[in-house]
Amino acid sequence: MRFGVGASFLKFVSLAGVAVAPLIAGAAPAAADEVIVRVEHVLALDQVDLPTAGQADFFAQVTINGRTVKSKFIRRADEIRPDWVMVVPVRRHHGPARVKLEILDHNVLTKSTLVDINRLPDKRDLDFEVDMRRCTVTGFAETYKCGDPIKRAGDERRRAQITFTVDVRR
Ligand SMILES: [Ca+2]
Repeated sequence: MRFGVGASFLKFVSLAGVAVAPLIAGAAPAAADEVIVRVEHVLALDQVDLPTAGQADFFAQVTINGRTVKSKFIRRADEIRPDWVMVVPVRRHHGPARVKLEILDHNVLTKSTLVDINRLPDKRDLDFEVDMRRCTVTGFAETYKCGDPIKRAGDERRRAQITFTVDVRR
């Protein structure tokens, strides 16, 4: 019996090992770079926190290759200068990092609300690419360098303006 369990467990491990080996290699500290998104300012442009008619409870999420980093949220403030520093490891030699940046309104009883920070219709979050070598940010109308303040705003219901910077650690 014990042998049977052990054998199937070993089989599972070896199958899983094949599947996740590249990810594990990429996550090793020696081979990982980091993308750093720093959220400096968020300003509600309408009533973001509609159900309770209070002020927004903003937090931010940064996702790269399926890995999401969340900030803490700041209670009841329609304008914040949080200085959230969000660090996401990325695999080296993976080409440009494709980043998704979201601002949400934290709700206690219901799912958090995605706040519109993108002026494109039916698009609420921001997608951009970071060139890890040149330290440039593309995907907007203009190309930014690391450290440049990037300001964006949505124009649909529950919208905000955000100012953030991007940096790279290699
Ligand atoms: Ca939009």
